[in-house]
Amino acid sequence: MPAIEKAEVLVTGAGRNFVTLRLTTSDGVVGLGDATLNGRELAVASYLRDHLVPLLIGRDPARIEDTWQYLYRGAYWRRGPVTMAAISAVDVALWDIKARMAGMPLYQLLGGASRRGCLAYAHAMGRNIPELLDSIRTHLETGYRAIRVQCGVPGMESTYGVAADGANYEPAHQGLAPAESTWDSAAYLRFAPALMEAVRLEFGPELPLLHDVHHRLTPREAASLARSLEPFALFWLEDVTPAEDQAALRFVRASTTTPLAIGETFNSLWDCQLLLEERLIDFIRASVTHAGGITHMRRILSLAELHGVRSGMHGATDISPVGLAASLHLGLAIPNFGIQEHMPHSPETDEAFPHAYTLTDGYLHPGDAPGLGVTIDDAAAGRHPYAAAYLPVNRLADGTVHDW
Ligand code: GCO
Ligand code: MG
Repeated sequence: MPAIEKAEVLVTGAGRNFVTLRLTTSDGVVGLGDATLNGRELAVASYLRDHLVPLLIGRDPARIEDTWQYLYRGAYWRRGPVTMAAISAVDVALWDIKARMAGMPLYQLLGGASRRGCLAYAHAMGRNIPELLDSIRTHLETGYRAIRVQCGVPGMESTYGVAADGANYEPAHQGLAPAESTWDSAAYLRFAPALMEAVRLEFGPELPLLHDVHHRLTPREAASLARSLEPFALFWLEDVTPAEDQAALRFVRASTTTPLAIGETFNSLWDCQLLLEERLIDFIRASVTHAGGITHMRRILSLAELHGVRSGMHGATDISPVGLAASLHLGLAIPNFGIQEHMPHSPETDEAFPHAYTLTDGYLHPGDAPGLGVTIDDAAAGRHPYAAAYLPVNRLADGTVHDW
């Protein structure tokens, strides 16, 4: 019986910070898992190094389900983003190993392809409406067929999803403490319908449009926003209220027909259960990297399927190429795929993580290399050390801390 012989926790700052678990078996098969938790990377690295690696050495790499249960139930202190990101990385690395041993791309082990590719959505942004319209045009020219739109709000210095200097948007900023931003829900609510109207006027009714509120509204505000956007027929409206208060979406759901998506910060089936069973959302945003790997995401997506909810897996740049590849294999295979978020990684990231997945005509495909189809180039990854970086903290005009 082959055994897990080596377990390495690799931390790199290639393009941004990433944590990767690399498992090697006694017969030399290597598997990778993404353990990146934006702004808390080293906590997951320590959880892996100090608590999981010693348990993995000598285990049978074929026993994926048993290893998942052992690490999850065996810890007693269950769930939480740090624990679940660490378990996800182990799980994905074991699926990578199993598929490499089978000589197949992972999606074949998951049941085979259910579609030609995974429809991707791109991030368009602008500090004002004309800049945003240009950004949408550029993304359409690159072949994307669905676009998330985020725009600066008049009267606010900065907002979520828009780079202040017009450069590429990265949510985390280097430094030893988070940057701070100021938020004004009323100004945002006044502006959002005008924004969507301008986009529809320019691009017509057919383009799938998405928008992310990033957890900033109360249920009443969220319901009012979702109703005001109904004429613009969004593909989805994301994270309208803070993610831990799932019951808040009952009121929003009952007030509007705008499709709702939430869940990028969820890390278990139990975070999704109420929303799925009560059919309060249309798309579940949980990701392989943060919600327990392939093994646990399959359960989440099966429960979603039962309740008519489709996938919309998180795919910001803090999901590494390893995590994105895992999402694509799963997304290609499941029956209830909805859409895949895609925020291209920087050239430094792509160089450190050579990968087989491709983007063609707005569709992502995981490729047909055995396993996940991603490797790590140690030399390229090693050229960029980890540097502390944090997501911003948000405050209201009077200084009160608000959801970012
Ligand atoms: C998204 C997300 C991201 C998050 C980021 C936090 O919809 O892609 O909201 O932009 O803010 O992943 O780490
Ligand atoms: Mg989001």
